[in-house]
Amino acid sequence: MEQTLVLLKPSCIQRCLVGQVITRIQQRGIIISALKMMQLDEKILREHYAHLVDKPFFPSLAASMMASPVIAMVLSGVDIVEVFRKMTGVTNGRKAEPGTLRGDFCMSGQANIIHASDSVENAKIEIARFFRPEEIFDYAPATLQFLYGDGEA
Ligand code: FUP
Repeated sequence: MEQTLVLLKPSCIQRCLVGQVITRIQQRGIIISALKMMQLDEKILREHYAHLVDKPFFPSLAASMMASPVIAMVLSGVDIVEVFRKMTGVTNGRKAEPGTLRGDFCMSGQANIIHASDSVENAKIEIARFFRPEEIFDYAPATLQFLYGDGEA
């Protein structure tokens, strides 16, 4: 099954939205394969946001990501990268569609509560950046036969 890397940002943790976001993930039938709290540092953020390091807002972005621990997760599902990007909504919470996590829970382009990998290729790189292989669990949820139709998963 495909996997994606998700970070619940300090804006999610500090605003006590962790439970609501994880509830939405589980309600959708998405499998949580790994989950841990971690404090990010400048080194990992320069890698993770390599495409933004030269932007003027990078220092404030990095500070916002180090303001408290984050919760990192590996989520599994069929087409999960695309499914979860749609659930996340566009970068700026003010422009994100209602019904998306950003569109329902934030008003900011930076304090936008969540990160989700944007391609299958990047998901693999990001999962390896945040998790050791033994931290990722390959288990079948008891509900699996009701999450997908025959031959779908
Ligand atoms: P996304 O994939 O939606 O998280 O968006 P990007 O990779 O383009 O941006 C990563 C993070 O940079 C955003 F989540 C928030 C931050 N950012 C800013 O702080 N200001 C900007 O103008 C654009 C992005």
